[in-house]
Amino acid sequence: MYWNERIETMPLKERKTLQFKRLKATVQRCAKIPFYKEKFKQAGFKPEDLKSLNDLSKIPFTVKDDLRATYPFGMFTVPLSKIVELHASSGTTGKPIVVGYTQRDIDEVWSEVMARAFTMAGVTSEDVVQNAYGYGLFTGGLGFHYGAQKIGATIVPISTGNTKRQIMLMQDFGTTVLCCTPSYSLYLFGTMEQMQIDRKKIKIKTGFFGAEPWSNNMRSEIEKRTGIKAYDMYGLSEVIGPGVAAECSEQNGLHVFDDHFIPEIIDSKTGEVLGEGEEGELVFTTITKEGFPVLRYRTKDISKLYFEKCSCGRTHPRIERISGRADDMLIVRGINVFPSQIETVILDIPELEPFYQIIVDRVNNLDTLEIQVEVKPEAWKNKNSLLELEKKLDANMLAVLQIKAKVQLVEPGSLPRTEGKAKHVIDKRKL
Ligand code: DLL
Repeated sequence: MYWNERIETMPLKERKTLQFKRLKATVQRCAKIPFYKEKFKQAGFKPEDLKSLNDLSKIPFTVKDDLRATYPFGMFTVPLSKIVELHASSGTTGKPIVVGYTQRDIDEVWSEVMARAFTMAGVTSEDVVQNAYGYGLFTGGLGFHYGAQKIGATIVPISTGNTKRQIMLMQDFGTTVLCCTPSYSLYLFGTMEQMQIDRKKIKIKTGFFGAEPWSNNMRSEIEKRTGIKAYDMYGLSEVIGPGVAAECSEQNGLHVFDDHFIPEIIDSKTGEVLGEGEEGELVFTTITKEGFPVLRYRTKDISKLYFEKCSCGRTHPRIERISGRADDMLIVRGINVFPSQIETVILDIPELEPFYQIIVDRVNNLDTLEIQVEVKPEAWKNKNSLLELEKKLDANMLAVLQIKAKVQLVEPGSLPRTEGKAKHVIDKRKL
């Protein structure tokens, strides 16, 4: 089943022509804003240098730090009056990464690719889609929402959490499709088992899981324990949100909607473009977005790229399931967390030492985040003020990370010291 058969099955050559036309237009638009003007100048690149699609590699990369430096709207290529929606995700320091959409970006790009992704997995207007991704500044909730509405499915915008309520509505509304993080799906079904809910009362047959790394083993586990077919969905706020790439029923890689986003795989160290099937960092160039186009955006996500036509009939290239990150970003309950953010919060409080440990674990299929920090000896002596100090750290962490961490103040000198690089993160999750 196709949503947009002409585009999804377009011969590669024809698609390349389309991509080049769109790329040129995007680059010309970007060249008008100060950020890209400066970037192009530094790299000695001119829009006229783009003579064919092969010249894509002449365009300089864009990185997360660029988004931070231009916070909040410095990378938008339209006036704010044309932007109808903003989203934000964690940056490496206190300030978030902000992205903006025009109405056309939402209608013709985001909703379109999400509609294709749903249709690819057999979802239709007959389905009831329970969307347990977070609504708000996080891109997951609204991204799935727009796609489900576009195909005419019945959307249940329940957002995250409230597990018992999720289970109640699932039964009462006859939910057939579930959208949430892979770890939450296991938690949800685990809770259902504990509540001794008869599986026959739950009609869910399809799940769209993403926003955090998961493995093929985890997929088998989910499918075995829940009896639903689990599809991988990939995306990132900077490119569009969910819907950059998604699995078809073959479940042999994720199709990249490359009439909107051109994928490349590069060597993370040298920046060199790698060939088909080679492992490296994913890079995307958006070629249809109006509000916030990105040129050669380095995702830090590790994958491989394949151009061979899929047995489903689609000619969209495929990326392999994301196997890791080229930086230290952690994803905890679907939220991006950088150890550097945690460090900044700690160092902002004068009573604390720069000795800390971040412990991530998965208990009952839910991620936990614990932060242990040493207190300065003078402050440690004043036991009465420790509770206040812990409360302050807790509140500051929540404000920056947007998720609750368990913070614990510990005695000076009690955390392990290393001679070489400090090992701040202990990730006990086995993905
Ligand atoms: O998490 C977009 C999304 C929402 C995708 C819902 C799928 C479902 P960000 O918050 O900007 O956007 O985080 C993007 O999450 O660079 C990856 O490291 C990671 N990620 C997203 N999907 C997957 C996936 C959303 N399927 C970052 N597998 C990305 C592995 C994923 N990692």
